[in-house]
Amino acid sequence: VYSAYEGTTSQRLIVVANRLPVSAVRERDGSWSLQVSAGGLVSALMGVSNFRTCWVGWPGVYVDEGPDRDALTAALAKEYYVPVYLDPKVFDLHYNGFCNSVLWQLFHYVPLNMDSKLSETRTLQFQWAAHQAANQRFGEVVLQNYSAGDVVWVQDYHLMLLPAILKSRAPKMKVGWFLHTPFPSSEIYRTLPVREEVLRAVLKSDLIGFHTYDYARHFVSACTRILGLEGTPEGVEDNGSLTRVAAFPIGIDPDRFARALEQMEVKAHIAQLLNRYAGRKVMLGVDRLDMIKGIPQKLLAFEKFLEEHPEWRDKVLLVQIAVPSRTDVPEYQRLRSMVHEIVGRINGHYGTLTHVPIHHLDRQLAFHELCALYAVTDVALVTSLRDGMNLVSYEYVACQSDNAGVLVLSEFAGAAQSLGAGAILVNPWNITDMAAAIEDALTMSDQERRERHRQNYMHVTIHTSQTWADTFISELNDTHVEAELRTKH
Ligand code: ADQ
Repeated sequence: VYSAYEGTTSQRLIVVANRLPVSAVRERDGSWSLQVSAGGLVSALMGVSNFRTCWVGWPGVYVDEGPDRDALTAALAKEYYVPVYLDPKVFDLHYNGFCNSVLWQLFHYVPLNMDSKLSETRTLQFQWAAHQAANQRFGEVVLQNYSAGDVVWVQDYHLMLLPAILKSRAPKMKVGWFLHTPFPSSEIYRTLPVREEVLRAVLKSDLIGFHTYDYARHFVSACTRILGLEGTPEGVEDNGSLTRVAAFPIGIDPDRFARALEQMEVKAHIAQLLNRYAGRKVMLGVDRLDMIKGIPQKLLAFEKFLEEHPEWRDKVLLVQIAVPSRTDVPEYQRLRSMVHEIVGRINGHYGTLTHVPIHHLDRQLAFHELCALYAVTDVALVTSLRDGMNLVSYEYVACQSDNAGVLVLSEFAGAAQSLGAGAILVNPWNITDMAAAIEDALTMSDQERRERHRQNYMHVTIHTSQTWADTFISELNDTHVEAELRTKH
């Protein structure tokens, strides 16, 4: 799978993520094609090019062993992707079950659902068993592909058990783990039935990274309170052995957006949109359709704004893009219906024959369409209830050099700690405040907009995904050297 990439460092980086950055799609003629999937983890890691990188992850489909599987594996190998084929039942219990209904919820401060968990104790047990089996399977694939000297970078909450599995078989392996979601307060985390097993497994990493200091602090205090270990400014200590814990705020590849804005296709799209939106202010929301993104709250705030400001009713438009996500899970299906209902109500009530206040799309956009929207809109509304970082806010800033559009940003997104100076910060649970923030954003003076944008733009162009990866990997290499020195003495 690995062959040298030109112009990169010689170190090989194995990125392990639950899903590969592409999904395998079967074509009519039976061959396989690969489709890039939307999501923050993929966007960030696609911007990393300094290493000879290979990805290990689930390819989006299950294929029985045989020539068909071999064909898919070969198609993936061309792009340096190594598939982990998981039995569909195991994958469902691991991914939809333990990862998304338990860990994702808890890490975003949604308490475990007592009623369903009590009656489904067996389900939780099965989910946990499948989660362990899935992590084992990932471990086997990584070990098959690993050679001494490689760096292994495990991504996200799906694979917290993996560092222990890898280290038990290859103690010298350099293993880093990075969490893309928030790590919640230990008061929330300690409700997890398997809280100790999960912490102990992830602590086998050499380096553990989070988006913000708060998340790192929460993690360290979970280890001290639950496991009785010692928290130090460096990380967590267990019997003299240190697991380094630190904050590595993620970023985007701003040049990718700058280049896109120069392309004819994007320019044509921008001209088309400007023509369509002429005479109106346009606000933008781009989110995966997920509870944590606060889409209903955003819509309710816009509704309140329209109710309180009749003079704006035919002069402002909200374009809300909500890319479907985890469509098999009933909560996500209910969220989709709820969003449709609120959009329908607002458009029905405040729309006219010539203007609808909300333009709502629930599909993934092509990159050139997304860039054009980022560039032409006057305000971005990022109102997550909780969000590890939120890259949409970064992407919006990167595309706003000409307009200096206003970013309205939830204080519960990790990005509030980096873009807080330039954004209007809001509490997404306070609909009245959010409606007021919409008014402030729409009426802000030119000078203030430009000053706020300047600060944010500086941050986005300095703290890129490349710096994020470089810093993490270089610290991981250092940690490893330190650990070897300690063992020798
Ligand atoms: P996500 O929850 O996926 O990421 P986010 O960081 O905003 O959230 O990234 C979303 C990505 O998907 C962006 O790059 C965006 O351009 C893309 N996207 C969204 N909607 C799209 C659409 N309709 N069409 C095309 N592309 C679309 C998780 C965490 C975040 C954290 C990231 C990275 O939840 O908090 O910032 O990982 O660590």
